[in-house]
Order: sequence, then C-alpha cells, then structure tokens
Amino acid sequence: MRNAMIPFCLFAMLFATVGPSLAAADGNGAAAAPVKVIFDTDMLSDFDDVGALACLHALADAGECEILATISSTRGNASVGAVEVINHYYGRPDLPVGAPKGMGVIGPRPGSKSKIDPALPLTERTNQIGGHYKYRKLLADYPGWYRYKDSDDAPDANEVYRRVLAAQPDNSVVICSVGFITNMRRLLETKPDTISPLDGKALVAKKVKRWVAMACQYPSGKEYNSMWDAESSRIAFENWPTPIQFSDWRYGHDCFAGRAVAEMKVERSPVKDVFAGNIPSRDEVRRNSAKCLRSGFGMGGRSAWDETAVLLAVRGVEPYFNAERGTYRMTGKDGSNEWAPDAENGPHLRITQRMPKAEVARVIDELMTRKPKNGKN
Ligand SMILES: [Ca+2]
Repeated sequence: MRNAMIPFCLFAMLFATVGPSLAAADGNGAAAAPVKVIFDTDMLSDFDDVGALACLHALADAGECEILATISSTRGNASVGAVEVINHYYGRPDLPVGAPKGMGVIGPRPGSKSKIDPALPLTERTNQIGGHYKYRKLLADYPGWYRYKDSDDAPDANEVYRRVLAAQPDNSVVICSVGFITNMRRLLETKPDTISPLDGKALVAKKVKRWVAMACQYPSGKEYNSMWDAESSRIAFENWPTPIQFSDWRYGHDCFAGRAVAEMKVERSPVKDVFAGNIPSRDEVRRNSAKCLRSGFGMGGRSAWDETAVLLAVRGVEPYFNAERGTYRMTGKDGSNEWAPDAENGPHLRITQRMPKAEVARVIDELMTRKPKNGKN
C-alpha cells in the first residue's frame, strides 16, 4: 500500500492538527486565524450537504473559518446552482464554484447515465429524478440567486482548486469533502500549467494541511461517497500526500440534526426550505421509529453525516470527538471499503463518539439556525 510509505512526519502533522483547535483562540488566549476551507459537495439527493454548508457559512460569519471555494463533485445537474443559492443566502454570492468534467457521477442520481435537461419542467416527471428534485426546486424558488443552472456550465473544478491553492500560504488549506471523491483524484492528476508550475500532487503536498472527508464505513461496507466513483476514491486515498481525517458514516448515522432548522420562524430561507420539505414529521418518527432510523431520520432530524465533517474541518477533533488511527482503503471495484485500525502507523484518522451525539447535534443545530450576518434576499 502506498499509504504505508507516507513518512512518519505526516503522522506528527496529523496529530498536531487534532488537538483542541477551536479557531476562536489559541492556547495563549489570542485570536487564532480563521481556518481556510475548500468545501466539496455532491448536493445531489441527500440534504445534509445543505446543513453542512449552512454550518460552514455560520462559522465563517463568526470568524472561525474562511471559505475559499464551494465545489460540486457531480455534473450535469443543479448541484452548482443549489450551492450558489445557499452562498447567496449567506451574503457570499461570488464564492468560486466548479464541477468535475469528463468523469464521475452525472445527472440526478448515482448510477445515472446522462445529465438532467435543465429545461425539464418541475412536474410529475420529476419523480424520475428522485431526490434531486429538491435542488431543482431550489433553483426555481430562488431565481437570480445563482449563476449556473446546469453544473456543466460552471468552471472545471480542477482550475478552481489549482487557482485557489496556488494563491494560499503553504500548509494552510483544509479541504472538506462531503460528496464523491472524483475531484480529489482529478486534482492529483493535474499537470503543471500557467496557474502553478507544480503538478497536482505536489501542489496538494505544499498547500493542503489536511483533507477532512465524509467517507469510510467502519469496519467495512460500501460507503456512499466512496463507492459511486470507486476508482477515483482508491486513487485519491492511496496517493493523497497529506493527512486525511474521516467523518465515519457510522458516526453521523445516529447523530440527528435539522428539525430545529425545519421549525425556524423565518421566511425566505433556502436552508429552512430544504429541511422543512424533507424531514418526516415528529408523529411519523414516533410511529415508525425503527424504519426512520434505518433511513437516517430521528426526532432530531436527519443524520448529520456532512455537518460533522464541517465541525471536524473547522474546529478539529476536540471537544466533540474521539479519534482512531488506521488505514481506510477501497477493497474492490464495486466500492467496498474497509477500515484497518493501526494505532502506531495508520496514516488516516476516523472520528468516534466522545461527547453524546445529541449534544453534538445541538451544536450543529445552533450553527444552522443562526441568522446570516450579511445575508441577502
Ligand atoms: Ca453529501
């Protein structure tokens, strides 16, 4: 495994980043610099991505992070526009956006063979495009809040990554991915160009402090974000030159957040709209709790897979999580994966429970329900 070849100094870097790392203050009580974050999302069918992006903007409003770019990991759909609607809501309509070209997930759902026709009306036919309906509806409900109705019209994610990384100080950027791994693989495979004399792997090694990924299913399984472009996942995880921290699927699955967002007393909020429109009622959860749990719903809302990744990216492991060192790897072309614990030499880290999950969910809800500091509507 190439991972076994990662030098020990990277392990030291990994754990240097996971101590108490609240951005509000360093160990001496002085204000810490905001964490520089590139956010990479599928914004495809599920909606914890919306919660994650809302958390990120709230943390940026508080000076805890700086959002450098918001990039989609899918093409031929409304994902980029949906991201832009959220960015607009928080008063950051000009954030760089991008999408992959030529590979990875396309269209309205994983496994689709073709893109969505952006002119397709929102009618019963939208049943055919499943969960992506909510994002197309977001574009219909918030006209003028986005630039790219079709993510294929957005810039190439590679160009955005390279431009943003090249402009940042060395070892300063945290990538937070809450979708497919396509863009990381493509970035690693980029060649030197007019943006940077470095190839993708060298550019990442120089600029990226760590990659926080919502991926991995302990101890093994077919984790959604890793499996749908399994070859890219394998290449990226095996070749990434800086530490990777995983927000494990099992952590987020029973950490429920978002009902507080759905029940907010605000008008004209795309974040509220998405949560209110997609969480089962309290009564339904009460009547069908086992079924809801299997589907990732609880009384508190939706499984907070992606929001926990944002917490990990901006605030670090403590005080919310424990962490285990090991190796996460793809084990088959079908997207199977496994986590191999290795406390001594594992190049990766995955979070486990420390604080009760209901408390973590309350932290997430508090962030998601904050009023945008400079919001536009
Ligand atoms: Ca996601």
